[in-house]
Amino acid sequence: MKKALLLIDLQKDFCRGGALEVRNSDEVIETANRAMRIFAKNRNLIIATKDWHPAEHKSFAVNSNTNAGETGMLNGLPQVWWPVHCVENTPGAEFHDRLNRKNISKIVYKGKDKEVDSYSGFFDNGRKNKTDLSAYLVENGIQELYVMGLATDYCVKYTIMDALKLGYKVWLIEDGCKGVNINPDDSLKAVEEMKKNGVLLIKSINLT
Ligand code: VGL
Ligand code: ZN
Repeated sequence: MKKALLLIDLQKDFCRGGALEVRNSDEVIETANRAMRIFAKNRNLIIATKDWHPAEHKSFAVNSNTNAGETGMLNGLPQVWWPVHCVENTPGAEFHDRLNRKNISKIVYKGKDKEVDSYSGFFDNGRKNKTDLSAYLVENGIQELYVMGLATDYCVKYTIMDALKLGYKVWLIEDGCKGVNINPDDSLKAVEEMKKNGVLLIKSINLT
């Protein structure tokens, strides 16, 4: 089965000092670099997603007159309100400085529509529009995905749930993910939910 590595949102705003800092997230950058070395050596594709919002995005608490960390509704969908993060073409939306970009063959941008959030690398949260990720996977004959990145309880989880629904064989690289954990066990629950839906777990040392 042809496989690809899928790196989720390894951007400055989710890392140390970033606008939506995820605890210990910098640790996964080296994991990503090691995973990329293995995939590149075996001529498997490497894809990265970027959270990429206009400054007016309504998931930002300031644009919806709410407070970051609280929850509400946005155009009929449940929404966590976030601090301003990953604004298109700003430094916070760039990859982490230590991420080795050399072998990334495709970058998928998501969250460009200010009216809807987009945690999954495949679809927006309302499932109205899709990114170019699935077309890229089909064009390249990819059937198996190895997924890691930020954050476990949001973009990693939603991407994996969609990939499973679309019929991909999906591996979660356990030590390659960190979560937001608004509630302390959110990431644990996310992994349980992914497992229930068929994700397979692997540690990065066992990647071949
Ligand atoms: C993410 C919250 C808001 C993520 C993106 O990458 O998990 N989380 N936007
Ligand atoms: Zn976002």
